[in-house]
Amino acid sequence: MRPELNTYTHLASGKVREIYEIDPETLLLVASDRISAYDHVLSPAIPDKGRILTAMSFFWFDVLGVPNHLAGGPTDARIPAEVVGRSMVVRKLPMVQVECVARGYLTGSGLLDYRATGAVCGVELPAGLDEASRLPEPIFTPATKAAQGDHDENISFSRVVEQEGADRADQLRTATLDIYGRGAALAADRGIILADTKFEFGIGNDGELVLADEVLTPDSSRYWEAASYRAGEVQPSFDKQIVRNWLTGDDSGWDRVADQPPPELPEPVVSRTRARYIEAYEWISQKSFADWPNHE
Ligand code: PZK
Repeated sequence: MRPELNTYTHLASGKVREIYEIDPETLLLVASDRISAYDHVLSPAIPDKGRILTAMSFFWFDVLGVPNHLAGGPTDARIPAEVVGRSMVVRKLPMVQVECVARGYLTGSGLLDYRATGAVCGVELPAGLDEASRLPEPIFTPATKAAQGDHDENISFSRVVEQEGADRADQLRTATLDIYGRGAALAADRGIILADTKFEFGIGNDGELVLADEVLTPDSSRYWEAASYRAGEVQPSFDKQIVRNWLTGDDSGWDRVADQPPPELPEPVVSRTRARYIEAYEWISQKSFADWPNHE
């Protein structure tokens, strides 16, 4: 008999996820089917998105083989029936208070900082780079954890040293670039560019770094389709482009600048987006999403 979700204390909400406490040492991370775009959580949800992203995190934890926060598998007995397939049972760890971002390509806040200063997080880059340029080598671009709803703020490596100490800062940079590099290489073999990603680390009992949170999902990373990559242009998001195109196109009637709430997504946009998430999982993992556990 699986427990009811309401037997666990709700600790925190992300935009599209929730954290519960199972016991003083153990957390339940639950991914919802909600999708966000342009800083809004949209309606309706994308059926199975929470399970697809959870399947991707489990895949990456498995293939990466680095110490991680998982404390059970996807059907662990502590997972309530209604959230089986979209939950992770994890060790509660002291968390490093830095968002550990690796970038192999220049876009988003990295591109804005580069255009303003020629550097990102204090990492000097060559002149002449443009939107979506591949970087000469991946760079570590840490950020502060902003309060919920706010955007993270890029910080220099020296700020990480001040906050976490030099040894820990070096470990974070090395682990972030190593894990990103291995993930990006596997994704590239399967036709996907992992342009950048954000990792969160906890600290294990022996002081070692432990990979936490969700890992290399399209919510924590920029996924681009390699076949359509064109340097110098804003790249379509592998997963969210169908939603973005509809929201910003003439048919939605949405006036983003006037701060209107976005309209309801039409069914074809929802089903095509769901198919895109499944495609990302199946390309990357070479497994069938039909085999992933579902609520019982
Ligand atoms: C932890 N978050 C972010 C994730 C949310 C917020 N293993 C851990 N131990 C202690 N704390 C965390 C983790 C992890 N992972 C992660 N906040 C705390 C987050 C999901 C939903 F609302």
